[in-house]
Amino acid sequence: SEKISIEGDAALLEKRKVKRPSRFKVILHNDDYTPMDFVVYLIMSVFHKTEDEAAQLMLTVHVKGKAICGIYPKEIAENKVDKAMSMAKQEGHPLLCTMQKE
Ligand code: NFA
Repeated sequence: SEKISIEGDAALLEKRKVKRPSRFKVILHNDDYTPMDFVVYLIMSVFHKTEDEAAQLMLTVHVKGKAICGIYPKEIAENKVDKAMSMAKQEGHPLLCTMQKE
């Protein structure tokens, strides 16, 4: 009769790695032309921040050159980048929004 060892026999074991989904930082970049009030409105619309939070974040971008607006799963980060970029393009502003794997 057959006797099968599970734990003991490495040749019979398949490695099936379970990976956590990667997360992505969504980054807003400063420029010299996009109006501050538009950036605040955009941050409120895309990242669901309050007006005070959005104003604070806009100023961080303005002073430091960039800031992380949020960290999300890939598809959600992509959608936020697309929404931010299309809102800026629609109004003719050069605002840049990017994502970066955490
Ligand atoms: N630097 C822009 C200005 O002085 C404001 C701005 C903030 C633009 C954050 C882009 C991002 N009008």
